[in-house]
Amino acid sequence: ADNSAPVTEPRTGMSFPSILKDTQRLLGIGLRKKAVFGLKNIDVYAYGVYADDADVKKYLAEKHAEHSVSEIQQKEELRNHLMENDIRTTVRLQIVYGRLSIKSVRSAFEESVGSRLRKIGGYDNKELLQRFTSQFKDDIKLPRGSIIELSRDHDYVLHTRIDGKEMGSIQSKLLCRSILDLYIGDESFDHKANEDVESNLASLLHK
Ligand code: DAO
Ligand code: DAO
Ligand code: DAO
Repeated sequence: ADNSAPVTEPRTGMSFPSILKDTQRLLGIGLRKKAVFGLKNIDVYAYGVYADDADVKKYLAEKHAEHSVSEIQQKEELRNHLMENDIRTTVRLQIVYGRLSIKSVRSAFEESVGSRLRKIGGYDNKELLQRFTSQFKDDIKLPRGSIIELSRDHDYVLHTRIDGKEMGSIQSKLLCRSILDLYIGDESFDHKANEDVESNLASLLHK
């Protein structure tokens, strides 16, 4: 197969470039759903997880050298290792549900990111989160097809871009780790993304 061709998320038809920022390779694709009023699930956005090729090889090569663990354990460890280390990583969200209000983005954000900050950081960041989400101005529009990129750069700086426009950046290892946990952690939005990332990391290392 042509590994530079875009990849389509089959449930939504959203198409993801296979390479981002010249050096980041697509490792997995998932779908973020949300139950509304407990009645039905809406597809909110599709997401692609990318990581820098050279960083992956540098940080994960030592893992590959360990032959003591089973292949399955090794795959899970690779995913955790990607989350924990200073590897340039991007999660690209492509909006499917065209009627998102900023109010619902704020509250979903406080709920999902907040639960990870508590789980990983061990303390309640409610005030900090609210201070952050209050900056999501009511006039931001996220129609179907909008693209949000959450990029972890070196030294754990998280950059947020909407349709290519930089919204801001914040340096926090905990925040970066929490964001990645939503997408490729053990309780991520879509386990298919976890599996994709595990097998793509494994095959990158075995090349
Ligand atoms: O607006 O009535 C509604 C329900 C939509 C809820 C969707 C919330 C999920 C938001 C997360 C989006 C982050 C870009
Ligand atoms: O799906 O619950 C979730 C997590 C969403 C994280 C998305 C971050 C979006 C930040 C920019 C929003 C600007 C209105
Ligand atoms: O590092 O001590 C810490 C906690 C930082 C939490 C910051 C929360 C702000 C959320 C920013 C989201 C950007 C997508």
